[in-house]
Amino acid sequence: LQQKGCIVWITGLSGSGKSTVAFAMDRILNSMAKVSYVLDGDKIREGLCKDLGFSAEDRRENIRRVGETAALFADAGLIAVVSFISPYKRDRDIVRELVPTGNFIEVFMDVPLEVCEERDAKGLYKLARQGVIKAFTGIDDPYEKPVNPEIVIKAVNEHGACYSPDEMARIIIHHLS
Ligand code: GGZ
Repeated sequence: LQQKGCIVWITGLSGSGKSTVAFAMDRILNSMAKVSYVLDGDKIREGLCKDLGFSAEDRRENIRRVGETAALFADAGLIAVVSFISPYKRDRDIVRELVPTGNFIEVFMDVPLEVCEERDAKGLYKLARQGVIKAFTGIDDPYEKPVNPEIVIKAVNEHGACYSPDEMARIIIHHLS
């Protein structure tokens, strides 16, 4: 009963749906008797990375710690599902090198800033526009899109309809099998 460990690395702007897809994947994978674990920005920043802020250096250290942790999980045979903005290409590429070729699956949540800002589920974009939150990704801090991601998830399908979380999760899971 072998399961190949890997890292599914979900990158994208705040509000692009990273966490939603990650937890949908986790649920579906578990129903398929696959062992997965979600490493999500919110939880990790409350614990493992609670000493870190949002400067480029802190984001790099955040991604380094999470990447090393995910690589350990993958080595143990788990599917590590990671959802962080991870705005810098270089930081993501460093994590890619931590696991054997093919075991790092980069998923780009290709949702335009306008759509994320329109959603503004937590009101953070508004605060960023008001200057209350500084260095907010997409507003006054960079996001470097993946150049060659394994998977690109668009906000809408070819008919202009929104994907459901489960649909997005299944697109990614399909790639794993
Ligand atoms: C970006 C910020 C910021 C700034 C707080 N920039 O939508 P959220 O709230 O739940 O997700 C965002 C989360 C980003 O943390 P990550 O660890 O994923 O970022 S990184 O990969 O860049 O290290 C957002 C909230 O934290 N947040 N301030 N300035 N997002």
